Amino acid sequence: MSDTTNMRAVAEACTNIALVKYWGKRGGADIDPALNLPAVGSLSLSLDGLATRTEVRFDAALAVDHFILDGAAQHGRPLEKVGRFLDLVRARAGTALRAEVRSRNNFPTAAGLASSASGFAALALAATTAAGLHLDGRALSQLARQGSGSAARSIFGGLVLLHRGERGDGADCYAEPLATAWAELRMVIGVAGTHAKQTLSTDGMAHTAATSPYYAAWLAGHAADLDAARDAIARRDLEALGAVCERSCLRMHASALAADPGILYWSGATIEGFHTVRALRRNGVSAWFTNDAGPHVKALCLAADAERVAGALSAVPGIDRAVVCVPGGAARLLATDEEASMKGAASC
Ligand code: 2P0
Repeated sequence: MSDTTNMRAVAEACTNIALVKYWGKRGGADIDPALNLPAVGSLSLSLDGLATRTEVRFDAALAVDHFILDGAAQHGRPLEKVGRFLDLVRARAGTALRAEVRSRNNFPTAAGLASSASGFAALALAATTAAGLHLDGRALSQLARQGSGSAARSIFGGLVLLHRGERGDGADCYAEPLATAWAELRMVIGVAGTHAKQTLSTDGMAHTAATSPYYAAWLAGHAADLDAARDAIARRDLEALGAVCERSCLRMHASALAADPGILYWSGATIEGFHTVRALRRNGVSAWFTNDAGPHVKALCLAADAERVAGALSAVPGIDRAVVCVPGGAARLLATDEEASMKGAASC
């Protein structure tokens, strides 16, 4: 039996919110679906304070993998996804050992706050380290992508670009941080309920691609949005970035809404939140909304306006509270003395 005393690691990763959205996967006879290659690139902001902390321990005494999320043992689809991801790590490391994965989010899981992004980023770093592998950021992002597309972006801090790439083997599909540091950016999250979402993103993307007449238009317009966002960031032009952010969100949802049957992630509070953000703009506050596969409203703005935006969003009926998030850092390993603080309120 091999010695597994040191085959453990703890990592933490922030979630991220896409300013230019990922929705849809690359298909085709030459593409292995397990690579989880996106049909479009994407661009995100990693967020401090919305984090997943994950411990991975390979143990020769385990007959199967275990996945404990927020204190509860997981079964079915979540356990299978983690097990398949660990298989990728085992294959690279040349081990057959099973693992125990303990993970904790400090925000509601599967409620449209991108827990899979921080989750698979933290798992990629913790599992590879525990298995004795030392991957660089690019390779980690490619591995994390196989768990969840958005997780590739959570390997890095700040503004992050996930390249779509062209190759069928995924070698040119990876995330990288943008050179522009923009510390004054804020993302205000209006939390509209904590219920688990109806349609998982993966299923929603597949259904949209298979049935929406607007999916082709979504794909056709995407590269221009990505270019416009990168240009706006290079100039630190919030108005231009915000405009792309809103239209990418609305176009993503338009493609999903037009699926058959249509996929509707919004509640009434979501739409009221959108109107509230636009009303703020009419009153001179530069705030721009976005939203993902759930009801929460997110608003991009600058630090000077963040409290005003949070106040306006939290006053919307159905929005329980608003959280101001600052740009977060890269996924990182935790030293042993930091692990003692492993409780709900993880922060990057
Ligand atoms: C994004 N979303 O760019 C988009 C916008 C949700 C809406 O990436 O199938 O959990 O695991 O690769 O990463 C959420 O989808 O999907 C997502 P999979 P993932 O943030």
